[in-house]
Amino acid sequence: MSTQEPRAGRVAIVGRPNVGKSTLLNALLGQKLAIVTDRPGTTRTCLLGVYASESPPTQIAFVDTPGMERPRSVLGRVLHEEAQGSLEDVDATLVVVDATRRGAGNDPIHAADAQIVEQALAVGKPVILALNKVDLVKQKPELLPKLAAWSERFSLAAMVPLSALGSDNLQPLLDELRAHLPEGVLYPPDFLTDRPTRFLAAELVRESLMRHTREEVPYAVAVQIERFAEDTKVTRIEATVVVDKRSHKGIVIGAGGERLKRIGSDARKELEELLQRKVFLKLFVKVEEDWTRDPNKARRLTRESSG
Ligand SMILES: Nc1nc2c(ncn2[C@@H]2O[C@H](COP(=O)(O)OP(=O)(O)O)[C@@H](O)[C@H]2O)c(=O)[nH]1
Ligand SMILES: [Mg+2]
Repeated sequence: MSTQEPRAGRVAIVGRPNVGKSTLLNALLGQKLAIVTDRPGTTRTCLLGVYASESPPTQIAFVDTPGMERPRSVLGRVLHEEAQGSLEDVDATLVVVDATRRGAGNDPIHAADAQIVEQALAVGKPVILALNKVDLVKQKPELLPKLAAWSERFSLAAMVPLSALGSDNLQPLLDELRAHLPEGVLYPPDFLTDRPTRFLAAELVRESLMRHTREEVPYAVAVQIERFAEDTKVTRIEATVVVDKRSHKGIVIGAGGERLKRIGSDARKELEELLQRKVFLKLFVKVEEDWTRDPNKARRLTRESSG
């Protein structure tokens, strides 16, 4: 048996909103790091998650990004800046597309996906395409014209059909990525993320909130951790939910505080899973008028506050 050289590098995960980038990151890491909902625009900051394997020795620093759709709002613009920045300084780019989606006029390639691949290729690093959600494609041969169209139109380093949700066909993707990384080691063993636990905790509260509220409310929500104290037996967490309209406060709290209670209890379960210990969680709700429309506030509340 020949020993293989260690390889390590950075890979940005980009793609349109809702194609499954965050789900794929979690599946690759075998751990929930990024929050996931069925709504576009869930991921707000670039999130580093390091995949590590011993044989062959590999470290892949994945950077999950907010979706790269053309932004329509101030908050959207702030998220777009964040995604664009992540493309610099990578060894390879992983573009994720939804294998079930087609473009206009039955084009097997959606124009918005094509644009993202072009942007990624312009960086000059290898681009690997993940065709995600193949679990939803009942007739697998339907994927063939799609794969043919992609390889005809772009010079991609590789294409991998997979299911992030079903953790299906992930190893071929990891093998392709490894092949494009430089030799070396970048992180200490067991290094998972650059984000403090407080940040992950705030994200889990936001995920629960997004899942329990409807329509426009979730996009106008930020979460700040006020207290994070590790006692001998429990971790005590206090968090403030920041909404941008007075009317949203009532929606989040719900009649008799019922909704906030459910948001808190779901978030607590996720937090206990993440921290592997008992958690007491206390939630507060605060109105900060129009924070999603003010670029400075939007930057502060999406990038820093949760940490
Ligand atoms: N059926 C199916 N759904 C998926 C798959 N990957 C992601 N999803 C769903 O797609 C939605 C968006 O996922 P998310 O990871 O938040 O997408 P992102 O916006 O690109 O980060 C969620 O409801 C996921 O459960 C997959 O492989 N198959
Ligand atoms: Mg995401």
